[in-house]
Amino acid sequence: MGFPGIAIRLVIWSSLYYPHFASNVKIKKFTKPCFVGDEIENTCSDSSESCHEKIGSGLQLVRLDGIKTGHVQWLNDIDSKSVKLITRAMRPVVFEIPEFLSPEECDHIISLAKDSGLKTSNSGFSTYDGDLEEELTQAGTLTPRPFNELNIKKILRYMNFLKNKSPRHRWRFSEHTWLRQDVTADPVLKGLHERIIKLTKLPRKIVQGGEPMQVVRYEKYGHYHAHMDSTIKGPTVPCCHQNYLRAHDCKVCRFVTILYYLNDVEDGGQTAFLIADNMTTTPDELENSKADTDEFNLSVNCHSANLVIPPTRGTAIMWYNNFIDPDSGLLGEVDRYTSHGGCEVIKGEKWIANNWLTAPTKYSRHIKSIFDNGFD
Ligand SMILES: O=C(O)CCC(=O)C(=O)O
Repeated sequence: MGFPGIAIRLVIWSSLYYPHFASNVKIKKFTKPCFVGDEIENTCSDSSESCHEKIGSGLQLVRLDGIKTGHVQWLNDIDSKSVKLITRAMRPVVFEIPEFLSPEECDHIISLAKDSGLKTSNSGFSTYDGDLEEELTQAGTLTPRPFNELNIKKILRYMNFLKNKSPRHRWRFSEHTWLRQDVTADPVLKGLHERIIKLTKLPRKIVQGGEPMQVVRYEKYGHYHAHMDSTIKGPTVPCCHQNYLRAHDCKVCRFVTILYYLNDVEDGGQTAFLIADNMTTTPDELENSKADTDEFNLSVNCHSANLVIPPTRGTAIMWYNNFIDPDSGLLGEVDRYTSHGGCEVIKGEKWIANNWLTAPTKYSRHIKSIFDNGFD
């Protein structure tokens, strides 16, 4: 058996944070941050600079009440029409909103994404930075000698890397791109922002500071194994969307996810919430089952999830990844029942878009989102 003798250096985790144009944000000079009470103060050298603002005192998050699973409510005057919200789960609160986007809007977003160019979504697949192929082969032939000399851990790491290269074994198998929704954006996308303000009843500042829209294409075998959209980390770890200081460690603070299905999928491609409304399995039990039953693998275990939503063009699903902190009204703890992902596409292709509405914690209420360029 011959291996091509190449050294493989793979960089991971590039796609989750952040959209490439975020790096165009003008870097400002900073003083060392200091804490006043429990808030980070003085993140800019000059407090009049725009990364630091007095938004905290008035800013309050709000969550729509799902009432109970199966409940249907109508919201009036969302872009001069009424929209239907069906509560699909209460823990986490998940709403299904049929016909939130028109077929024309779906096609338009797909075409903007194609024009912008999609790139492979790399998030979460494992690394291998060695040159084992080279070590194992001499003149193109695999010989037993290097095996005897090699560290078993190194071989296992390499095997894992090979496994993760194959589409069905990757954590995420898709392509994606990012579309701006701020002042310079396409009118359809800008208009969608206005609708989101009315839908979520969140302050304009929150919607304005949300991430750009991520558009994703999955082809056959495409999937995204189960994960949470917000990360669980210490309370004072900075949110990545406010990370002007470019701290090495930051956490994803996505208060709300709004996911839009942009096409009908021939077979597969559902969105699965592993333990939504599950009164018998706790998030800890789910974590502990990882090694045995691999519930997180949505290429094979889609149907054992508690809530499975089929993709329908124009439908949006919306859920809350975090609770509201009762003291400050800002971002609270992550709801660990939000473990979800995209099931394997069996036939056809699947297009979705994500709007992530990020929010500050009480420790970072004065720090503006790096995405807040205004859109009024
Ligand atoms: O494709 C789906 O249905 C889920 C996508 C998802 O979980 C994500 O993009 O974070």
